[in-house]
Amino acid sequence: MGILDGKKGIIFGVANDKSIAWAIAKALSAEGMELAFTYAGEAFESRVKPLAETLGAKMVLPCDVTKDDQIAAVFEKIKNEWGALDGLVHSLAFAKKEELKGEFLNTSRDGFALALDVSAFSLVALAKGAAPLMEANGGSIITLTYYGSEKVVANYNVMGVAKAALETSAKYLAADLGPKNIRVNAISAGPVKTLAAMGITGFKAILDVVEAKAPLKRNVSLDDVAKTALYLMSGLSSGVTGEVIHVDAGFSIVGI
Ligand code: NAD
Ligand code: IMJ
Repeated sequence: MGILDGKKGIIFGVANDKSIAWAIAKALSAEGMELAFTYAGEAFESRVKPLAETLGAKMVLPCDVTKDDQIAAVFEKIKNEWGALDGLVHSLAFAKKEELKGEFLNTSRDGFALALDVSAFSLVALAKGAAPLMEANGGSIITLTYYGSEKVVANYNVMGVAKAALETSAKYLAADLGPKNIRVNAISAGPVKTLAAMGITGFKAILDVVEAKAPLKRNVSLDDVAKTALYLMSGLSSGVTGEVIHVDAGFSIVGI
């Protein structure tokens, strides 16, 4: 018996077995949720399919979130196969590499638009696709954000602006979808070593600062993040929407 028995969910953002989305998928599956997965571009298909199969997933669909036709095809397929949807996990972000170093002042118009499109507008587009399938029974939509939306973090640059837009988008979506009992929440995760954190200048130093300064005196694990996602997906969080929950060992509460 799992707390998500009989529920159906779709996971956006698995790149490999280190992805936050994958940790969340394992936690949801362990509590009985049936899952579908999407991947961004053919390069990831061969990585995501074998992982998805280990959880018994039957649907593994392409979805580059900058493409309206691919988003539409995903929800058409879900509608035909399942008829309804209980959960959606949005765990994706992208900015051009050159935007994630040096000064934010140098952000290009193109780079700004792309980062905001992939990392923030995509939540709006996916919520719009999912909502009609969640209307009958309610649902839970979860996104992943980072502290760089609240405070200046070196090199995070346009991603910080995109995450601020993402968090506020989650709140406006929560207001629109609340009357249908569709909840929308964000998890603000502390730094974890995933593909999206690879090659980030000073990443190790950031992990060390968190360990020294955070109340829990440690960094967070993928499992810490996944357990909060499980709570947000389940009825345990039935009264929670429009919230940004920090899973950061307490780092963000500390001033001096
Ligand atoms: P990851 O690299 O495993 O996941 C990022 C995902 O984004 C990948 O699966 C990638 O395919 C997907 N993606 C990029 N462009 C896309 C597009 N156009 N269409 C569809 N998908 C696209 O890294 P992760 O750390 O698991 O990142 C997941 C989420 O967690 C991101 O939103 C990230 O900002 C957030 N986050 C990460 C950290 C961290 O330290 N790793 C901390 C807080 C929040
Ligand atoms: C990313 C850049 C700069 C500083 C950073 C990060 N810190 C952390 C991250 C301190 C924790 C990871 N993070 C929270 C992200 O949201 C990463 C997003 C990201 C990463 C890349 C790397 C490869 C690439 N584009 C990217 N776009 C978004 O080409």
